[in-house]
Amino acid sequence: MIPFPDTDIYCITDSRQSLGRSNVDVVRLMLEAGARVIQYREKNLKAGQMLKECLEIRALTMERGVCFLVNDYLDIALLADADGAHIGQDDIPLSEARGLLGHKRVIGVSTHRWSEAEAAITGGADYIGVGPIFPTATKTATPPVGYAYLEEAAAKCPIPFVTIGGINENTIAGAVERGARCCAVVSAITMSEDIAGKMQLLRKLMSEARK
Ligand code: 3NM
Repeated sequence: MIPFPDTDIYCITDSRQSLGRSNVDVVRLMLEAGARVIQYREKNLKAGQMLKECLEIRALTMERGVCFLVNDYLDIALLADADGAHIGQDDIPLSEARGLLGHKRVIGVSTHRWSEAEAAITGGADYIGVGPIFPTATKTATPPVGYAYLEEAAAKCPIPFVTIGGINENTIAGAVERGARCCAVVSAITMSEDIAGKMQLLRKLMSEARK
């Protein structure tokens, strides 16, 4: 299994926001741009199609030693031999997910407040998502939590955390200045005509904001 990497950008798919490109094509571009972790997140396709895409993405990520995680679908994560899964607050609980995936695979948990982070950390999550920091068109169910939770996570979180929600070229520096070390990005990357250029820009803005 490829472990969760220490990296700056955490790339997430979304076929509804990919300019008509398939998730596999988008992932290929993310990998060419140097992505070290890919999360397959899909809300539109049927399970059979998702598994097909995940098998292809597994082969592509394996070639490059890139960590591959599947959002929500633990069965697909296992069938595609992904490195792990990402679960939300309303998905299969962490303890059950761990039982299915075992200890060699990575499990990440979305959190929207510190009490959820504490539960995920105590429950043995490998990393947590912290967000949504800014308003996002990708996931509107949870209102933005703003900088307060990011700053709290940056100060207290003993495991890796990824900052998520509305991260783009206008917001990324502010997030980094408030403690974001790894930023999870959907639409700013998947909706870009030039995925490599966009990732390069986001990385540059992150490294400038760290100085
Ligand atoms: N999870 P974008 S926010 C998938 O807060 C997701 O847990 C969130 O999409 C959370 O980069 C979010 O397009 C959407 O704003 C992120």
